Amino acid sequence: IAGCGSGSSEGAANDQLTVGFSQVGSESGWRTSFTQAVQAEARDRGIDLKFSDAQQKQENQIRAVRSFIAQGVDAIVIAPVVETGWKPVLTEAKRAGIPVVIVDRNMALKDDSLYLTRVASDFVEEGRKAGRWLMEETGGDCDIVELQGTVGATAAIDRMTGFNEVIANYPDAEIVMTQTADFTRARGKEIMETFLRAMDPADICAVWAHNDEMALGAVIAMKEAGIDPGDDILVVSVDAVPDIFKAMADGDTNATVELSPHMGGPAFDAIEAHLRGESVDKLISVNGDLFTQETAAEEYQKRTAG
Ligand code: GZL
Repeated sequence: IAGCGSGSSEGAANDQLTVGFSQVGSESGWRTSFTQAVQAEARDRGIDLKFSDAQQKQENQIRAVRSFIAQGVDAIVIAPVVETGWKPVLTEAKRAGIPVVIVDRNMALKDDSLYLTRVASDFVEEGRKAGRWLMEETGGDCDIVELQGTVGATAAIDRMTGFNEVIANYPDAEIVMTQTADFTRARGKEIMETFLRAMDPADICAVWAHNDEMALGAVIAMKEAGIDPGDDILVVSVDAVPDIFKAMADGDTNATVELSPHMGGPAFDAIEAHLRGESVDKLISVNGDLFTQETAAEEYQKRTAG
């Protein structure tokens, strides 16, 4: 029953929770895994989840949040496509007494009363992990081309920050070309093709891609150019989607940093605690490890077994 946020524990426990989930889109394998994990978690908990896919457009997310408010949902979960432009609609949710949980990317908000909590990975640390692996692998002597994620997205901003922080300690490591490929495989291929036309491929030591999709696109471009990806040019990325484990097992990429898709559980826990009148931390962190070719085949089996 919508609007059952009466704050009393038996109220929250007995009535079904209705939660609106505004998702960025389905631009990557990781994003669809994330959506499926949240939907499965809601099903397991008997939560009525209203789902909206914004096709990576902020105006669609804002429209979805307004619709959830009009429906009188008990809580809203939002994975913001970019960091800015959220204050008005979050203010409307606050006035309606509907708690908002931010998941994954962040919002640039001065007033943290506009959201209940954020559940997310530490993207800066993800960038550091990728940078550290590449510096160890190359002894710190590496000219790198970078495929950036969506401009203005926390994942892109922070992964870049973490990676650059690490390579700054290595005078012979440098990002020689960088451009956004919007977290998609198709754009990753296109931008890598421009990199390969702009400079001698023999001068490129590694591709650093802010997500696996763009890395997999770059692999296609390298193969079409007669380059052996993972050998002639190293490839490191983030997300740890099943396809990247297949690519590593085939020797086409070298390392990925896992981004957990399991953020629905912590988000729903925070909502239920809040509706019981309990206080909730402003940040709930989920983090992942770096995986390499050594364990890729078994990880691929584990992640694709039925
Ligand atoms: C990061 C997330 C990114 C993924 C990409 O948490 O926002 O968005 O790394 C996805 O695959 O497009």
